[in-house]
Amino acid sequence: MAFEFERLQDTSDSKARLGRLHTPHGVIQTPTFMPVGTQATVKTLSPEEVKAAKSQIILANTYHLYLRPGHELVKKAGGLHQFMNWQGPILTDSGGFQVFSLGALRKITEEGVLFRSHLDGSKHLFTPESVMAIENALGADIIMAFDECTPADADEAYARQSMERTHRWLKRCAAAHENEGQALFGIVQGGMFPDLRLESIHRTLEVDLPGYAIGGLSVGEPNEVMYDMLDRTADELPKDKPRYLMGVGNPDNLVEGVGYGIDMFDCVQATRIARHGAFWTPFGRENIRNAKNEDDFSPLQEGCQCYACQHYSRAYIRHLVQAKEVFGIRLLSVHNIYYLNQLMEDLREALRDDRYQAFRARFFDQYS
Ligand code: PRF
Ligand code: ZN
Repeated sequence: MAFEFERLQDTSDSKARLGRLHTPHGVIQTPTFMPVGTQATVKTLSPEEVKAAKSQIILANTYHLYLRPGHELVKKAGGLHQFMNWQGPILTDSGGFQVFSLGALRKITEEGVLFRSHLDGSKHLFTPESVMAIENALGADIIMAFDECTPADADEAYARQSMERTHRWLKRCAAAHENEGQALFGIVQGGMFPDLRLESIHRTLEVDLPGYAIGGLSVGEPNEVMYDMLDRTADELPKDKPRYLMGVGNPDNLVEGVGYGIDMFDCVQATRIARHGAFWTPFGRENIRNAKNEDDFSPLQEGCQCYACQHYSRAYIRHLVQAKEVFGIRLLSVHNIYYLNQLMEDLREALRDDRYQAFRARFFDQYS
């Protein structure tokens, strides 16, 4: 079977699990982090660089690729893997987040979402059926169901209505999904209401799928609220299926999320903060523009094995960023992606030795 999740090991001191996800384009060690390549490119990096930064799988966006260059063109190119020359696993998000971020530009009905393109204002309709057709054409290994990402400030009545619609849409997605080679994941919603989230999980599980995701978190609520939701609900998802926490997160969110039993994460932060001159180390987030880096000839992170840290100093990267040279952003992106992938590798190592809590304590001791 092309797609399979192997749960290798549980932990005695947390809900964390170690696993292996088999896809048509290779095996992924879990827990894992997925860099985001919204427009079929992880911003500023070549696939070789993304892979060298220890990435196992990347994410791309249905919404963006549908609008430009169009899923038919990607299909004509031989699919996303061929089009962008990334031979590893790919996951496509459904647009259930992007379309809802458009605010005034969209209208939700039972049929789907009518929206205006952020590019040229043209009108489009996404339905569960049309999104499945687009994701089938793009050809990713894992495709996400079309959902509504409930806003963090939704009241209970709206969160329920939106959650129930997401389930009706999931059934339509499952019925419309035509490519057996692609694994369809369902998405749990329910706003910031634990009972709704539990109900959402049970309804989502009515559709038997190879994996399940938690959506609608990290949408502006405090970290503590997100952790509370995860603590109360994540472990209700099937133990023998991968669990994906969508759009999360920062290094601290990854360490905590793994403890609640999450296997997959994605976030744009690694490349986004790089464009602002920022990077992570075990001590937290820093900015290369800081004057203290002006004549600092040490690497971004002592001991880091990434391409940027192996060859370049803080002083040089600071110079590039100050001079607005793209290479500076590229080096920070390489480091940030490597940092998150290495963090996940270190976490997996800790899970193997059944010392999650010790790892977590040490991480937060240093990280601020
Ligand atoms: N749904 C989808 N994609 C998403 C989210 C969601 O709720 C989130 C929320 N953090 C990020 N990406 N389809
Ligand atoms: Zn580095």
